Amino acid sequence: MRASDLPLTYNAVSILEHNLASRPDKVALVSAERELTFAAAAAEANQVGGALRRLGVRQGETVALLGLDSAEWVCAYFGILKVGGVALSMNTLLTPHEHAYILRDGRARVLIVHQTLLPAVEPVRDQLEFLEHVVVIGGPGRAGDPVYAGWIAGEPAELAAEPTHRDDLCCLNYSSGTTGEPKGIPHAHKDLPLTAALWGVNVLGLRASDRTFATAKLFFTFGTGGNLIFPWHVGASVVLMAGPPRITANVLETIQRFKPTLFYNAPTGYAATLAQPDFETRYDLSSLRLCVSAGEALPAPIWQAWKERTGLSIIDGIGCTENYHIFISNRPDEIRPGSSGRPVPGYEVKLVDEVGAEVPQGEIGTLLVKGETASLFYVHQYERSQKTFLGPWLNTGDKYFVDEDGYYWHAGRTDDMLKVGGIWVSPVEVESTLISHPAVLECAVIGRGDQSNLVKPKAYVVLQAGQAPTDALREELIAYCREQMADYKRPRWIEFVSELPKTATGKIQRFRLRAGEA
Ligand code: 3UK
Repeated sequence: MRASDLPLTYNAVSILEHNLASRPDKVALVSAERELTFAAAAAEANQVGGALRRLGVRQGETVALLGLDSAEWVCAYFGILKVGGVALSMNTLLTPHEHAYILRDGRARVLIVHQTLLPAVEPVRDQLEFLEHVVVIGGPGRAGDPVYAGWIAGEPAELAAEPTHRDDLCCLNYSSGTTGEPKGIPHAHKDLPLTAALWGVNVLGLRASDRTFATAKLFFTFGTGGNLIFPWHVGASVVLMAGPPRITANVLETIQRFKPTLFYNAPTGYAATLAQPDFETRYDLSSLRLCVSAGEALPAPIWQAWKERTGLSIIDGIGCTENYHIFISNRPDEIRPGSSGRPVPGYEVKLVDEVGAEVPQGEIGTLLVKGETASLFYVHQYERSQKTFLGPWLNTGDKYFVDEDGYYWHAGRTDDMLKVGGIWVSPVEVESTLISHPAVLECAVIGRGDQSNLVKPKAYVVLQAGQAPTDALREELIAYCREQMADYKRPRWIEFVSELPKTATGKIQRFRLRAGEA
């Protein structure tokens, strides 16, 4: 499938609505809280669309969505698309400061938020000059805030779709960089059906009889694509879990209860599950036919152990928000454990050196990808955009080499960014947090492999004069990080040192610390 196969006037709400003719009464979505058929989901999305139009939302306007994985999240998402809005899917793990930056940078005039997440925006809400309406899912917010259920209740179940262009923007996700504020990555309507066809159908082999479940939340494009857009593109059902994916027992119970056939997880999730004694006999996982891993590289020993204990294969593939989804992937019948697989048809990749020349086979180069689903720019970031979006090529910032059979192997990043549990962590952010503690003089953070060879942050800390390097202080610093940042960003190890390796100009040389670890 190519972009030109889509009509010029195309609204990605048809990924939901094409099911109305063929399977209106089929279960589209299940969760512990609610179950919706395709007809019910389409009707509720229309009601959200109607309510948004009533607030004056027009084509091209951003509507932010900050919620737990739920029927309401999904209906709000498609309601936004239907009226031609841009759905800003917000990461639920961030701090009020980060939410403020994203809501402002994304120019959100309307925010739809779960009541449980309201405390994360309430402290900054009055500073947001563009935000006019806050709709609260699940219960009352401030006086005057519409409550989702009542807000949509009077709206008709029918609504005409905004005649968007296939290249109009329809969604926006924020991703963090090494330094500076997060980058807004917009995607067009066409990117959703294209990624669904190129990877979901052609590589994964999704079909209407499938039922998907992902620990990757819907606010990541790994989750939105894998656990909503791709399955609905083929008429398959999705399983949603509102709670955190870190609690392995909840994930396994969800599989046992709702019987998905396809399961998406990050490598840390597989490792955490494998650490549970007898999980494969304590839970009924027999509905699963195939598993997917992305977010960071899946080490071969985890692939093998999963295969031995569950009988299931894991498809590892590399994707990124800038490309919406996976562009190099293993195939269900052709897997090389430890590798990211081979390029997905529809995409071209190349590995280049510092001057942009292709490196010989077997040598490590920077991975560039070319295809029709890449974003075109970072919102309000002209210079960063020009470094990443190189004409038809997208610079992933990943280092890779390719073996003789054309399988790609991840070999680290070109920047200092870490993927922890599949989620970005900037070492600079962790360092600034540690430095704000009175006992810390300076510090450097790098990635270190844990017992499963998955990367976690490690901090090298130089203490202020008079501070003793005790275990108690170590614990205190980690607890301090947990208070100041999202939990997953905290250092798992702290090593007290008397000085840090630096360049002549005083820049910390993280690569020397990394070499010391290896
Ligand atoms: C890293 C991987 C090795 C890599 C994503 C699937 O992770 C996703 O998007 P993000 O924008 O991060 C992208 C970066 O993460 N990475 C992702 N997958 C792998 N490294 N092996 C992998 N299998 O550094 C990449 O540049 O958060 C993944 C689908 C959609 C996504 N957005």
